[in-house]
Amino acid sequence: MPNQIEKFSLALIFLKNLTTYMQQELANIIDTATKNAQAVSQLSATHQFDLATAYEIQKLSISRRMERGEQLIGYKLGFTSRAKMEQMGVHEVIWGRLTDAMQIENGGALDFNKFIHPRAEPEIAFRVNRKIDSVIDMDNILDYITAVAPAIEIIDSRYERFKFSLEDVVADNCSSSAFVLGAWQEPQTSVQDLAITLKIKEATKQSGNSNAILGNPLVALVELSKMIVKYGEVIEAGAIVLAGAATSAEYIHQGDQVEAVFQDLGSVKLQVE
Ligand code: OOG
Ligand code: MG
Repeated sequence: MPNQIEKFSLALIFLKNLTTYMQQELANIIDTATKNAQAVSQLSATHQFDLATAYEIQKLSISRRMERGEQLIGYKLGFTSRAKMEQMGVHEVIWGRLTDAMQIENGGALDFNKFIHPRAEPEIAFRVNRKIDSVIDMDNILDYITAVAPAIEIIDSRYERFKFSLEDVVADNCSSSAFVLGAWQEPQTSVQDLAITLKIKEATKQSGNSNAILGNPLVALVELSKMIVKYGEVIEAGAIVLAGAATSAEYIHQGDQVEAVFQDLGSVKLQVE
């Protein structure tokens, strides 16, 4: 017969396993919703979980994509601008993972049918120069990047009506679904105080300034380093980092040509088909 202490530890093991099982189940729900382009209810409507667990669920759902052959090629930040925080009602900087299957070539096509309710937002991308496995700061920040590029991110929340809590959106890989990069520019190219416009069918839908991203988009890399260190992740040399949108996101539809134009950085576009 197990004694009290043994019973207690057995109960703890059982609870922990149940939790891991539950996390995997929730990761599967997100992964299936993504694959089938079928929205689901917010996970937080039926399960209570904290932010650390949300990041675990994100990791598990990306692992499923990687088991199907996708490669991890970078990271994205979310809610690095007030415009985005206010649009979505989430006020904390978050991070997600980018895989090769999410990348569309500049000027390429986005297959609308593979998405639920996609939105486009203008972003700035960095290519990482060397492994980041500790917290970095703004001193020597340029040593950590080899290039900068204009970008468009396509976000597609797997949740009905694009509504979520902080934990929901983190578990859903921060709505990441696709991205396009423009031509890479020299790392010294200033990313501060750049005018940005997002155009759909040549009409300007959003305009903003790169300083809306944490005061300086390079700060996003510093913030990412803090978060990945906390969650035991390492950024490899060559990784792409999306700094987060400077403006609100815009819904896109079949037939749209979507273009983001950046002062000094150039432009980037995609076609919705
Ligand atoms: C979450 C992702 C936010 C950004 O650039 O701020 C994000 C969402 O808005 O669905 O990618
Ligand atoms: Mg974004």
